[in-house]
Amino acid sequence: MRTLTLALLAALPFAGACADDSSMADDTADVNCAVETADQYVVGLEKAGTVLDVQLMSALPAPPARGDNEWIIHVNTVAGAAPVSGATISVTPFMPKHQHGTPVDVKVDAMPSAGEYKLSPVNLWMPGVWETTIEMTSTSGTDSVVYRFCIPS
Ligand SMILES: [Cu+2]
Repeated sequence: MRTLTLALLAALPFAGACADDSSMADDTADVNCAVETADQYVVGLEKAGTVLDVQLMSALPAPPARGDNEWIIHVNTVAGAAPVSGATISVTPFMPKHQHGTPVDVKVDAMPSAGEYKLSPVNLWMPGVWETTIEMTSTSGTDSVVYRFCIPS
């Protein structure tokens, strides 16, 4: 009961933000990912920045789904394709249509394999299009890339 109350309180500001949007009913009840412009998940889905290049090596679940997701990314330099270890990475999921994110912070852990990082949880709590921005600072440079996935109803 206590957990439920906390969950409802946490969700309220976001529900309110969406309620201001007159198209809310369409957004929440009937997201049609077939007509949205979004990335199609494949293993190794690549996003190239100017100096850093990101590959999405795995997603759990696959494809990304509503709720908590666990992603493993591989970061390379664009020039030379060398794995980038020791980067400082911040991850921000955002719904552009509703102008909101998630209250759940994405934890980033370096993996044993050079250039690999685990992002968890990537909390995509609502159906619709989510843009997840990955900002990276490393000795090889600073860059950011965006993954754009549609989460079905
Ligand atoms: Cu939303």
